[in-house]
This record gives sequence, structure tokens and C-alpha cells, in this order.
Amino acid sequence: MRTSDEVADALADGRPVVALESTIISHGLPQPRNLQVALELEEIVRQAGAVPATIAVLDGVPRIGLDKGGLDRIATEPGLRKLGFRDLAPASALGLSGATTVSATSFLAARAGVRVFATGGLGGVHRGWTTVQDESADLDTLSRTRITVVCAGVKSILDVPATLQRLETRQVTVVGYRTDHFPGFYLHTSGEPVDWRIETPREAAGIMRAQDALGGPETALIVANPVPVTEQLDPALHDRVLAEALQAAEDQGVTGQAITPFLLEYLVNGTGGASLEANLAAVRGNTRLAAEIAASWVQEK
Ligand code: PSU
Ligand code: MN
Repeated sequence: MRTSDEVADALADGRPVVALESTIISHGLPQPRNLQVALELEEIVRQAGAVPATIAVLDGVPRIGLDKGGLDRIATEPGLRKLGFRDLAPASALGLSGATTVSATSFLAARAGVRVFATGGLGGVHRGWTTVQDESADLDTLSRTRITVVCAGVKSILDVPATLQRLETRQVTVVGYRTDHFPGFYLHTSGEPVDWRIETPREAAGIMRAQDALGGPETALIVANPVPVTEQLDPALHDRVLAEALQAAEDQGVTGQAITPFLLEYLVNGTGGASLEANLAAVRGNTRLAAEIAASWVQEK
């Protein structure tokens, strides 16, 4: 594992650092917009006074903090792999490159000493789980990794109530940021309630300290931050195109690691790009909030 000088210095000085994942760049967003977004997210973190640490594996080496060349590779390299936690060892051993999902990014960030991580929407339990047991490895990693993930809930392509049940069983703490409802990724709300609500980054940092003080299992904190209503995808359009996307995935037999990128891309095309804008609005807001939480965390530690 290699931590960039900038990130290593910030960690050594106790300055705020925010981890960013790379799968959203390589597999979650269309080219060439994805490279712009990768750069923009890093800039949002810097504007908020923190240091960005985009995480990926390059030529077998897990990297914490990428330079422009690294971001460029993640955004444009053809056939780049999608790496969950379980894929890290083979990728390292075989010298391969890949983008890291929430599960691999959380693991690597925590190992590097980065406590706060921003993404779009988490993976979770896929619809139809009674026949195909597709549950994202994100949930398992978050049940045993001490990291704070700021996200707009879980992707709305999933079975959201089932995912929330699994998070409860796995003892992952979930708080709504200025909301009583679990966000719906492209949508302001999923319609599901959330048990805890916080109003400030300082309260998030306080929960993180309390997690450490309790000394229980190393679980994550999910800070669920909704996309503003003014920037959400039209709910009726969302429901209609998502139904088509799920049908298309079934007709084409898309499964496994390919299903999430397939559905996201279908939504982008089927909504004339509107889902992309909502996704980006969510990720930008999460990145800003993550930087504020990271700042609060290092101040009061
Ligand atoms: N958030 C986004 N877009 C994405 C993802 C998250 O806004 O593409 C990625 C994350 O890397 C997450 C992954 O870990 O989707 C989930 O994939 P799977 O369902 O195969 O575990
Ligand atoms: Mn899966």
C-alpha cells in the first residue's frame, strides 16, 4: 500500500483527510465527464480545507491519494477492473490495476488511518434477493471497519428496506443528516424512516468519538445525506425508467459485478442524463459534508 506524500503529511500533522472511491469514476459515470468529476470532487475537499485521498489499485499497488496521472488512468483505462475487498489480494499479487468499491476503499482508508469517506450511494441488497442472493460486499465491510461513510443512502436500484434491515442486523450505525428519512440516492427520500437524526458535522464527530470510547466491534458510521429536493431526479421518471432497467437486466441476463454499472448506465440514458445530474449533486453534497466532518473530527480529537 502506498500513501501519497500529501496525504501522509496531512495525517502526520493531524489535518483533515477525506477518502474518495474510484469505482464511481471508472464504472459509475460516463466518459469523459468522469474525469472532470474526479477532479471536481478533489477540489471540493480542498475548498473545504481538507486533503482528498482518492483510492485505487495501480499496477498491483493499493494507492491512498492519486496524482493527476493516476486519476486519468482510473477515468480512461480500458477494461479497468472493479475491485471489492476480496479482489485486493489477487489484484496485488498479479500486478493488476482496478478501481475500488466502497468495500475495498473503506478497508484501505481505515488501514491508512483515514476516518472519513465520501461516496454517492452504497451498495446493498439487490431486488429479487429471495432467488439470487446478491448482497453487496459493502455491507459486510461496513460491519467490521471503523470508518465514517457519507452517502446519499443506498442506490435506489436496490431493495432499500431489505438493505436497511441488513444494516441493522450487522450493527452498522445509520444517522440521517438533517432528515428523518433515509435518502433515496437520486431521490431526496426513499420513504423509509431512519432512527437517528443529526444537524451538524460536530455531532457526527461526537458519534465517532463515542464509537471509539465504547470499544465495541469496529463498525462503521453511515451519515445519510439526502440530495436536495431541488436537485433530485423526478420521482415518477425515476420509477418508470428503473422498472425498464430492471426488466432489461433480466432479459439480458446481467448479474454479479456487472449489474450495478448496467442499471446506473441504463438510468442515465433512459432519463436523458437527468439521473447523472442527480447522482452528481448527491456526490458533491456528500463530499462537502465529509470534509466538514473530517475537520470537526481532527479538531476535537
Ligand atoms: N456510488 C455511486 N456510483 C457507484 C458506486 C457508488 O454514486 O457506481 C459504486 C460503489 O463503488 C459501490 C458499488 O461500492 O457501486 C456497489 O457495487 P456492487 O453492488 O457490485 O457491490
Ligand atoms: Mn453484487
